Amino acid sequence: MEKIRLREIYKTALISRALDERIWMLNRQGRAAIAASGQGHEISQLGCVEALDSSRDHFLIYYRQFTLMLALGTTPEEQLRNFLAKEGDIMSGARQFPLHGSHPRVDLFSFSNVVATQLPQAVGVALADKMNDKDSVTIVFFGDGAASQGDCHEAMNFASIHDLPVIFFCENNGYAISVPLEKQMNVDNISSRSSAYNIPGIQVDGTDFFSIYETTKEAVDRAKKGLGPTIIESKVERLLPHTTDDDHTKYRSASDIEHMIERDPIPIFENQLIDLGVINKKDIELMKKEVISIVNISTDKVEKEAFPSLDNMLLHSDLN
Ligand SMILES: Cc1ncc(C[n+]2csc(CCOP(=O)(O)OP(=O)(O)O)c2C)c(N)n1
Ligand SMILES: [Mg+2]
Repeated sequence: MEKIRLREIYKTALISRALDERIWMLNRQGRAAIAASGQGHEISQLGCVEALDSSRDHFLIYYRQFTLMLALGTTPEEQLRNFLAKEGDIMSGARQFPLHGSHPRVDLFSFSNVVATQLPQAVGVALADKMNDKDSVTIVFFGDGAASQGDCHEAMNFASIHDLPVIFFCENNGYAISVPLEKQMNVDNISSRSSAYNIPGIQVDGTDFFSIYETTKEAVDRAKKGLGPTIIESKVERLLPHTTDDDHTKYRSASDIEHMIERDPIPIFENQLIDLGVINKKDIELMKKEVISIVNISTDKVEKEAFPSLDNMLLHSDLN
């Protein structure tokens, strides 16, 4: 991969982290109602999206995919407008929870926190493409908790039977809110479920950009050759509580919380890029400054914007 491209990807990771931290802070100041942080999932999402073609492929996402949304072309301003429920929010017109709605410009299907619903929907999209002889691949993202829902089994089973061009990408952070993996399932990993569907299931370290990229690329090639679906399980760390309404110190041990920082994927990626001669300490310092300025300017702009008018409350509603 070209050095210039790797620098762009690193910058997206930095923007995502700085914006995510800012939104968490805005919540603590009473200015953003609720937030689900993507901290810890950034590099997994960036490695994966790099192996796809956003002008050709379809993305069915869930609420913890802040970085992926930025990588696909949503802007920091759009993200802030969504979290602060300001007039002109492109995702739901400021009518829904943050990280809900759809994004017409970057062609994101309607996403929500209704766990696992996106899985059968993605299979339907892939089936439509296959029936229409389209060359697209559909990728659907979900958490470990979603893997325990019936929708997940139905989607994987159907996709396998019909050799559909779909990738099931699980971001396994080991928790469904407060419920640890061992209380969600009696197997050690989600990828091993692939044997029940007779499809490949691959586990990958979600902090290693290059492994995620290669693994996703292989799954894309398989789908494009008509060989059917793949399950990818990316092991990541959820660095913050489930949402701003949660307190993970109530259910994670102090040593678990202390050690998870070692799996923060951004410093890991940073060190890989230094070793490859893509960036140096000076570049990192300058890029971090630039990113903070982008986040500050976007926050100031969006904070000054108006909330939707009460007169429009029932716009697009059946009650209107
Ligand atoms: C159908 C449904 N059941 C339960 C919930 C409540 N809920 C919201 S997020 C969540 C945990 C999902 O965990 P996981 O799939 O591992 O994703 P993560 O948040 O860890 O990224 C639950 C149970 C919901 N929103 N929808
Ligand atoms: Mg989880």
